Amino acid sequence: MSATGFRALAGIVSAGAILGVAEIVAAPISAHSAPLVAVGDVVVKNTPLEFERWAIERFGTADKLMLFITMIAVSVIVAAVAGIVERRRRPWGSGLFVVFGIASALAALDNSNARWTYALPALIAVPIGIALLRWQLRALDGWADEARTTDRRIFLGVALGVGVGAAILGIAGRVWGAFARDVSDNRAAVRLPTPPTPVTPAPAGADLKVPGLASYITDNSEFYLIDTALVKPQVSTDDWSLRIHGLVDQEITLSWADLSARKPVEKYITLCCVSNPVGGSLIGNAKWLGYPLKDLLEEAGVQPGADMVLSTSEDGWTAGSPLEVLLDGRDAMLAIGMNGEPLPIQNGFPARLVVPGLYGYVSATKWVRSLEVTRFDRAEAYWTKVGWSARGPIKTACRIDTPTKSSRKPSGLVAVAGVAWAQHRGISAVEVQVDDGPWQKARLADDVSIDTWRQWVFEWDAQPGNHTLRARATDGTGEVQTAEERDVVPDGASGWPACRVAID
Ligand SMILES: Nc1nc2c(c(=O)[nH]1)N[C@H]1C(S)=C(S)[C@@H](COP(=O)(O)O)O[C@H]1N2
Ligand SMILES: [Mo]
Repeated sequence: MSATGFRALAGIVSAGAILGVAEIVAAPISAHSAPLVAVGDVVVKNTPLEFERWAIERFGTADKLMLFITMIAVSVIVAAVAGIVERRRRPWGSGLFVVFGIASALAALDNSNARWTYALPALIAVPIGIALLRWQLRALDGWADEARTTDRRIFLGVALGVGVGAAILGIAGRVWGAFARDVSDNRAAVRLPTPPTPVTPAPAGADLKVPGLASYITDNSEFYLIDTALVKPQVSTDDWSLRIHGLVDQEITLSWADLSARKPVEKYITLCCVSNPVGGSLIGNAKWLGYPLKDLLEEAGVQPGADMVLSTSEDGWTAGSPLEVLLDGRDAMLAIGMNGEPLPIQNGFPARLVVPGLYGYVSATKWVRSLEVTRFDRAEAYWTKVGWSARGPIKTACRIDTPTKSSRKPSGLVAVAGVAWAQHRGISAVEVQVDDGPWQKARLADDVSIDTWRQWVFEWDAQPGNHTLRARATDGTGEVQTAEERDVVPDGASGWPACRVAID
């Protein structure tokens, strides 16, 4: 290896030590104080809409993993450069580390929950990394011009050792932090209240049981997951509270214990993401247990002039929901239970919002901590700031679950089946079109509520050849799902789902 190679290696080893030490220091402070997470948080928050969409399309929910991999790759390159340009008199490499340290300390302090200690991981780790870099380069400079093999071997050994040590330290820090903060035990101890009027169980006829068709109720383990959290917030019921403030007569703060004095409700509600493309899977249906938002807002006393509730999560994410939707009597709730269990941590434990008829980005705040009664002309929520629509009513839509795209089937009867949804308007019909033929009525599953999706099936007498199937839904107001193809930005995809099949 050349002298430059050794210098680059020294830089990388030093950067590895910085990241490793920082993770350990971060463990008792906050996962968000570690440089990789802190910088990642800032990147996530400032990602332009177009790039965000590209990343979700390419990587789906692996977008966060891709972000970490990219950050580590960039760190390696910058660290190699730092090693190469470091000089005893002109410590450019150390300078790069200092810049990195200040940037990641500032990134950590940018967190909505930051205390001054959030700066510590970067501030403690960077000087250690710089000392390590300078020590290594002194050792390298000390070599004679000709190769001194033993020295090089020793250097490589030490570098390898420090590198591996840093990685172990970093992983240990992450694991320690995750263990220390984990609220699984707290969640397991939660006893959910029994609602005065439990929801009528969905009738057997709500599930058509067609192979390949999504079941009426989505298992918690299969429920889609969308959020900006690089590390899922861990909020115990002891630490949780909800502050209701802003344009209210009397600000109130509810603790977990305060909730038990109130009347819970239980409802089936289908939740859906605005980023769900036509035919996509970012939608699920669950039985939610919670407290009507209307009751809570009325307890605080909403003042005239307000038209929005800005909800904020533990991790500083925000959603802006139209006030009238929360007060019009629909089952908008502060949910604490999902399919008979406390909310899974990743779905917002201990409490989140669920509002029938609105996309998640304008309503479904997980790990919710504050409701501010305000106005659309005063407040802007997380996704609206980067170009998504301020209001997000759910569009009438449907999906073909089976047959799957580009499948082959023998001729004869083929069950074409899927789900259709138009939350809070309900579904009154689904039609299927084969090639350019007439639209034919599909059979609908039993109706459960206008707030959930509805299964449908169409018995198709399939003839040999290549065919295109299309589907369209009609909502409870008689409005037919639009054929106009639109992308998910700014307020949800539209267009009829289609599926090509080959019949033998
Ligand atoms: N705290 C927080 N809550 C959030 C989000 C988020 O990024 N952070 N994403 C929202 C979006 S865009 C959707 S679609 C739903 C998804 O809820 P789920 O992950 O439980 O399916 O959560 C909403 N609540
Ligand atoms: Mo979403």
